[in-house]
Amino acid sequence: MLEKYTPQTVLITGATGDFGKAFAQRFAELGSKLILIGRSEDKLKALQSELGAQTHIAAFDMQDKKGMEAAIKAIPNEFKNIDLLINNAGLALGLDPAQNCDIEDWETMIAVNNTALVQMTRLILPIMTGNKKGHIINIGSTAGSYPYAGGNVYCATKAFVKMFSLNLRADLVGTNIRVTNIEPGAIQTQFSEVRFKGDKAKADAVYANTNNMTANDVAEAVTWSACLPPYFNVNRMEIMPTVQSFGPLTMERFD
Ligand code: 8X3
Repeated sequence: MLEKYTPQTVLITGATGDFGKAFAQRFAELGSKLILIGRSEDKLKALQSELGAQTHIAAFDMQDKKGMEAAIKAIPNEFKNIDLLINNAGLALGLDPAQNCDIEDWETMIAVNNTALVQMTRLILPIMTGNKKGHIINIGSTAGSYPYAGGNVYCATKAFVKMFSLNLRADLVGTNIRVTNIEPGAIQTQFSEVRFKGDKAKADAVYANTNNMTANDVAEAVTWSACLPPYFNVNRMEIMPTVQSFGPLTMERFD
């Protein structure tokens, strides 16, 4: 039997989203201390009281670099020794062809999915190198490996997350810090409602009449990776519902 590891202090970005909540619940059950980051203080407080774990909350927008720096600086001493960072905050906006997309949607996806993720990682790395232990789990996506029509910048941001994760591994060899990119496919969450900007009917159609995976399933992959003994690193884990698969390459035909 493997000797399991229990992360002592887990920082979760996007903590009030479906994935974030599921991760927080799992690590609370394991007895980890939690730092929960999200935009809404009210939602963070509600989650905090639901969890019954030792939690520290920090409300700021991931696009606010100064807010992020201040919040990390202000983490109380008893939460400072973060040994698991889950870079979970991220979003897709729109599913239009590139030539019709809103440039601000593209900028927001790059800002949250990539810029904020590298900023947070850079802020937390010195804690982990100082302690000579730690684990960074990035929430990537199958979208980072397989293109699909309308995925344009969302897919590209997740390809960035995959490559950044692998490159962190390259740099962190010898530091005892693990890096994992968890790459879920379609999961039934608020993801599509955000992508379709509140159009619930369109979002519901994505998950209709099929057998979906949920945030709890992704939490299973995250906790399994995190609780492996520290010598055991999962580089990438790609997961998708059995009902999801690959489409053919397309070919333009002329009349
Ligand atoms: C979400 C997966 O397939 O909707 O990251 O792009 S998919």
